Amino acid sequence: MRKLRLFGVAIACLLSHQQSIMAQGSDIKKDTIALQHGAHRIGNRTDADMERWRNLRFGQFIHWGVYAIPGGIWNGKVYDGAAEWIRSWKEMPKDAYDNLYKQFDPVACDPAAWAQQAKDMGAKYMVITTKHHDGFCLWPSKFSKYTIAATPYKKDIIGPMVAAYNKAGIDAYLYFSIIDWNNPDWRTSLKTAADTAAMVRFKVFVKNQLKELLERYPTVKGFWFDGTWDDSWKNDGAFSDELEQYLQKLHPGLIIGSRLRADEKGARHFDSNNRLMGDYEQGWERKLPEKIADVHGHDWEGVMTVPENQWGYHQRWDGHIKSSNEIIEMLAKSVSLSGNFVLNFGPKPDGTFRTEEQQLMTNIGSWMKVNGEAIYGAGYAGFEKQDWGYFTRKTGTDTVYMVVCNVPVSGKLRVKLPAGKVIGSAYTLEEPGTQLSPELIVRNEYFIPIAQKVYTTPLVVVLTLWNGAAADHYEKAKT
Ligand code: LM5
Repeated sequence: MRKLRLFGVAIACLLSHQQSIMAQGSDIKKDTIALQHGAHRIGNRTDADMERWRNLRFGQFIHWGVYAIPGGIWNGKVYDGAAEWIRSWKEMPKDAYDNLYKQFDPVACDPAAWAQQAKDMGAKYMVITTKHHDGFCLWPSKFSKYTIAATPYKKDIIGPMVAAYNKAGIDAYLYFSIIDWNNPDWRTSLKTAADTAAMVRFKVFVKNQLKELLERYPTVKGFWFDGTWDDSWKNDGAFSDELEQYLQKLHPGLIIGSRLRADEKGARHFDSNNRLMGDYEQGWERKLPEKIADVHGHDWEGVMTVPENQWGYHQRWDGHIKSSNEIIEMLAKSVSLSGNFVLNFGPKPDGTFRTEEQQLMTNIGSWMKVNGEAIYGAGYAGFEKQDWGYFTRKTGTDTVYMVVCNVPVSGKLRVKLPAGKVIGSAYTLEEPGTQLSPELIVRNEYFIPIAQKVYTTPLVVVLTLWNGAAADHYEKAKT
């Protein structure tokens, strides 16, 4: 009897394992390669910390460091790469760059004002650079001399930022690059025994700094790792695996994206069996998935710049600059594909934001104040995509949002419902008191007429779905 019961439990486990794979939308297939340092979980995390992250949906990225001082210009020449990469430009003398910290003095930096501005934009989390590829630390790390403590400003930046954002109800995440142009032990590849020894020391340094950050800033919710693509890192999957487990043991619930990890065969983000490593897919940088199949049921996050590719402050923004409507559309698209969207800002060396960024935050914020319920706690709606924009659905409910980015000249929005559902009510978030009158066009397909006027921001229509069948007098043509 006992044996039978155990057998039953085993079968139930197997079934639920299969279901979780199916829920991911991926094929049921066996892992063909035995891995020690591959994915340790199949399917998304289900704990409260991850559920919280999943519902935040909109974040603010901050790239700030000594690269803000040249702001993409050195000796009158304009660097057309990303401003935070200027040290790697042939026109930039390394020695000059490595002495910029002596001028870093952001006297106008007001963490409470930053947090308020992010809150007004509608951001529910923020990610801030503690250390970018140049190695400059925005906290007074005891493991490096190249930190904020050595600048005229002297004071810690990270602590007051985390505190101010938390006070405004915004979760804080720490960006940390594994690249470190300032540390003599950092290597891209290991060619000699001396390289190997240096990288061993470097990894101890990385581990020390990360432990230090968690101890200093215990309210942070996760790390945002970067610069993990070099051979020296990706060929030591065991270390990335042990580091991830070490950090999550130090700080239970900590969220770490897929970018940190490699497996023992050097596969990154996805292990050699194509299983996602880490807590969410972190490969969406300056691009977004097109359709739900692209994300394979995984939690994911997209990070986006306002110009084509500038993260740190650049004095001269060239090329196309995204408008608030384009950003809102990207946010809605991300949510419609069950992902988070993080918009980047690059503050000036004095600690203030350029006017374009301030204006953008204000514009996004006014839209979010009216329409935020289509974003927060929402995800993929399960509806057929329509040309006017994006459907989102308040997770686990029958409330569906239509974020209308392209208003049809007909003034009518096509909606195709899944079988067994009818529209119970329809109204816009800008005028929730006025019911719209959906028109049934064929079985399960409706037109929602909206006011014919000039729309200057995306319109959100809320649909409440009821169970039922639409009138059945439509007959398919025989052909
Ligand atoms: C590497 C080389 C050229 C363009 C882009 C990249 C990859 N991205 C980065 O190095 C950093 N990741 C972004 C989040 C930002 O921090 C960028 O500098």
